[in-house]
Amino acid sequence: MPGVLLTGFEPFAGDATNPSGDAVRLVAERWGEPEPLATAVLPVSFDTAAAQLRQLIATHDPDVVICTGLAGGRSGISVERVAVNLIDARIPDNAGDQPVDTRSVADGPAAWFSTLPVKAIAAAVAGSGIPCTLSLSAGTYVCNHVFAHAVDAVRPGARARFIHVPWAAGQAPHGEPELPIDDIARALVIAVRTALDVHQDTATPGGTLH
Ligand code: PCA
Repeated sequence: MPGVLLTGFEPFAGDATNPSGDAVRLVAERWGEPEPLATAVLPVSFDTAAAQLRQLIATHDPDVVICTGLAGGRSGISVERVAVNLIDARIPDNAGDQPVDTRSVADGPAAWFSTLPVKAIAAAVAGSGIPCTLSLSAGTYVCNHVFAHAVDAVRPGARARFIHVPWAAGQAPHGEPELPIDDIARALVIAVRTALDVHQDTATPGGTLH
């Protein structure tokens, strides 16, 4: 039976909450699928988040790893296609570190593609009525860093990817787009189910012109 590791993040940048961590806690409470699910809420710290994620992967040896984080200002769920091997922190992390122009994985390649079926996942989430698109940049902050470590750390044959979520309803700064936290949690369950069930991504066009 394939196992799943699903992570979110603690609040950062002075926010009171982080919908990614809240949604992951909801998924853990409601999980009814047969596959074993391990969950964690990671600190927003370059060093600690990557170390904890690598420890979780070593402990649970998951077949599917899905890490999630907040992308405030985006209007829907975004399935990240690429992790770049670049840290350029615009703000300090929760430990006060602000590394600039360094690599996430010292001896790693310039970038990694998600190893999960991103188009099938985006289509399944959008098909359930929750706005969801593909994204070509997970940024250069802690989320992208954790994505890079996830793809680098899983054993051969295991698959990893990153999903950014928008603000949860009632928590968004004035005028920012938001989704109900239940929809965010539901989207993560659909993403996990699709990742487990689909091994060959759909070949439909999904790129951007610019
Ligand atoms: N979002 C930040 C870090 C933690 C989070 O939830 C990011 O996108 O890098």
